[in-house]
This record gives sequence, C-alpha cells and structure tokens, in this order.
Amino acid sequence: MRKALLTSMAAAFALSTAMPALAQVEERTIRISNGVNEDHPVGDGVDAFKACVDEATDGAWTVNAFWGSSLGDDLDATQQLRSGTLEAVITSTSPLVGIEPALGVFDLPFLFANEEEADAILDGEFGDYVSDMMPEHNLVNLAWWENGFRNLTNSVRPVESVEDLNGMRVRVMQNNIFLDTFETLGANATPMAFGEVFTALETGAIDAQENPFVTIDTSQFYEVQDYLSVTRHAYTPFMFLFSKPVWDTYSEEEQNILVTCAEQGRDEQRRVSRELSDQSLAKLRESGMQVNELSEEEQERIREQVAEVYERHAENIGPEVVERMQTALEEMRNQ
Ligand code: KDG
Repeated sequence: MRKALLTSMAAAFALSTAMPALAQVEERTIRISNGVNEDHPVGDGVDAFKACVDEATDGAWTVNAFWGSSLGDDLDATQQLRSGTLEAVITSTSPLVGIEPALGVFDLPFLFANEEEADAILDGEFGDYVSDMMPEHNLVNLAWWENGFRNLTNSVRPVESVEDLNGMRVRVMQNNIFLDTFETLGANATPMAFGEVFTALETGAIDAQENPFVTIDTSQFYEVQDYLSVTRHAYTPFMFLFSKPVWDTYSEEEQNILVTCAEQGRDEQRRVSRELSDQSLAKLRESGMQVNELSEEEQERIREQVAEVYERHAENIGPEVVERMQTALEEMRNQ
C-alpha cells in the first residue's frame, strides 16, 4: 500500500519538478536525533538528506541533526516522535520492540548472511510490510538505513570459543532477544541504552559490548576495550523514523520530499558504512585491540546453541512475521 501510494506520489513529484514552479512547501524545521556520533556514516547520510531537502524546497526547510543521544536515547527520542514533540530519529530497531514486537525479527541471531540479503529484504516487500505497521504507533518509517553486522568487544580475554563467554558481563540493547541470545551462550547480559555504554565500559561496570566496526570506531570503544572477536552474530537495521502527528501536517508533495530524500540519504549512508567498515577494522587493530575471527566450527557451534532463541521468541514477534521473513529469505536464496 505504502509503496504504491508513494510511487504514484513520486510520479506526481517528478512531474511537478519538471514544471517551472518549485514544490509548494511551507517553511519547516526538522530536528533529527541520533545516538551515534557525527563522524559515524549516519552523518554522511544526514548530509545527503539535507542536500536533497535543500534543493527540493529551495532552502525553505532547515534540518538540524543532534548526536550522541543529546536529545535522548533511541527509545526516549522515539517516544517524543509519537507525541509530536520531535520530528525525527535514526534508531536501531532493537530498543523499539516494546512499541512494535514485530521489529524483533531483525534481532534473531544470524538472520542475514550479508548486506545484499539485508538490502533486498529491507527495501522489498518485507520492509514495506514492517514499515506499514508503524503509523498505528504514530510513527512513519521514511527509509531503512544501515547499522550493520555486530561483533563482540571485551576487556577480559579473547573470545575464541563459546566457553570464553561464560560469566562475561555483556551489555546488550534493551531487547529480550539479544538478552536471551547472550544468556543462552553463557554470558551475563545487561540491557543498557547506547549513550551509557562507554562510561559503563570505562568504569568496569560491564566487560563487553557488541556493535559494528564503524560504531566501535566512532564511539571510541577501542579506548576501553582490549579484544575484538569478529562474530557477525546479528545485522541491525536503522529506521529513519518521522513523527506521524508532524507528518500529518505536511502536504503530499512535502511528504514525498521526505521519503525521496531519506532514500537518497540511505544510499549514501550504506555506501559510506561499507566503505568505512574495513578502514574501521584496520583502525581498531592499529589502536592496539587484539582481533580474532571465530573459526567456522566455532561459529557453527554458536549457531546451534542459539537456534532455540527462534522458537522461544517467534510467538512474541508474531508467527506470521517470522514465517514471511523466512519465506522471503528462502525465495531470495533459491533464485
Ligand atoms: O543511533 C543509534 C544508536 O543509538 C544505537 O541504536 C546503536 O547499535 C546501537 C546500540 O548498540 O545501541
């Protein structure tokens, strides 16, 4: 529904921009909350979004991005969108499962094999299916951006086998599936907002955390972590969420500018995220972190141990949601 509506709107927008008059827009200010820092690839995506909006509105809109959870963490900022007191947030899906349980499907361990699968699912029918669930929560998902494949860092020991996780105090996002996954692997998992992680690692309140290389790099976790184990145990998407109470005050033409420019920002953000990932890994090595890749057999042992997580959480995520995801993945892999 959403895609068909927007496709027709995009055609109308393209036609309108072919006309001599610029899009008819009001003066607007859009504040975007981010938990990551500005030098994260999300910063490049926001710059591309801003440039697109500036051109489409001839400077009528002002876009102000806020970094490092300065307007609140993912969940706090998202609640502000729902009440219409903040325009936008770029957030992981994981902390939002209390608002929409279906988002938990993305937290199932080892769901995607690579970025190509993630893009195909998120930008295809399944991504629209999940995005269409957001308006009932007073939210509009403008586009899927990339957080990325998650890897484990810690300050205790190299994690070369599942047993090395025993008793390790691992911070996880505020999400029962991540909590269950790491508890199942023998760790002592602690849910925590992203903005608190650096200090908790620095003070020794926790031993470990897990995030993509570019986040470990741009949040300077290498300053307070000694070991990095390449696990790629989950792929987290970002949602570029917009407040529906604010969205409803925008004209169709203005709404289409938001979506078109968020998708342009997405393409740039994903490009930079993938380009920087290897550079960030090299920087983490240079910073003195001891990096290890888990062997294939160890990765298989972890996959087997966490397979039960799917059964335990399918009911809460929604059996139809899990089934649609698995069907979409099977169809893509069998092409
Ligand atoms: O801006 C996003 C961050 O707030 C957070 O979602 C990043 O992956 C993340 C985490 O570990 O919380």
